[in-house]
Amino acid sequence: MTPEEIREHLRFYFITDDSVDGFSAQDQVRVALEAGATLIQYRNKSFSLKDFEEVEAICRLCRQRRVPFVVNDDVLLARAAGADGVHVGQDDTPPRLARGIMGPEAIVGVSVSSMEELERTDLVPCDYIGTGPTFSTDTKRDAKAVHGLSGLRDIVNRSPIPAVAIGGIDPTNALDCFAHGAAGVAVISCITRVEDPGSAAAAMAAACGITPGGE
Ligand code: 3NM
Repeated sequence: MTPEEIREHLRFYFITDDSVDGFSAQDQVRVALEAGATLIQYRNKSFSLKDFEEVEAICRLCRQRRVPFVVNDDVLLARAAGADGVHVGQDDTPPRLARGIMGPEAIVGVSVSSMEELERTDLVPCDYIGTGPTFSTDTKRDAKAVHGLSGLRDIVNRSPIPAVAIGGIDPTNALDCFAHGAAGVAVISCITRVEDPGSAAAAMAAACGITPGGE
């Protein structure tokens, strides 16, 4: 994929929720893909081997839709499941090692929560940064300090690679993130923890400028 193609895929970035009852990651992904999500990340902080088949199934769903699929943190799981890439945090596998394991064609993303982290992160092996929390969030317990839209803009302006905003984003504030330079918005709870996930995902797609049934 070219950098421009990757950038386009960052637009509506859905991340699976590992702490919602009765709504499996696979079903979450189905809903997000149906609405037009452009990239899917599997995030499961309590992954165990019994989950592997589900990861493979999600990978197949994404492939059918030609939507890239990345795995959070776990580079070996990403490889084993045949994912298109990996997203690593500051305390995970270093991006250079992730790139080495995943290969030159893979998508590699890294979390950057502040200007200081941006300065000290090796961005050369990365295709994009995930930056947040843009707004307050209950989904990530150890989230760093909220940096708001102005913090988002500062990081976007300084980053040599595209930035995806994350944290507390929903259909009502996604446009602000784009207006402050984000290439995409990454969301969890505005789709997984609402009464009608299908409508929420459709609203999110609309906020991202994705037309129903469009490519
Ligand atoms: N990372 P929601 S915030 C996974 O700031 C994650 O790096 C964050 O979930 C960061 O869309 C976050 O429900 C949670 O707020 C995003």
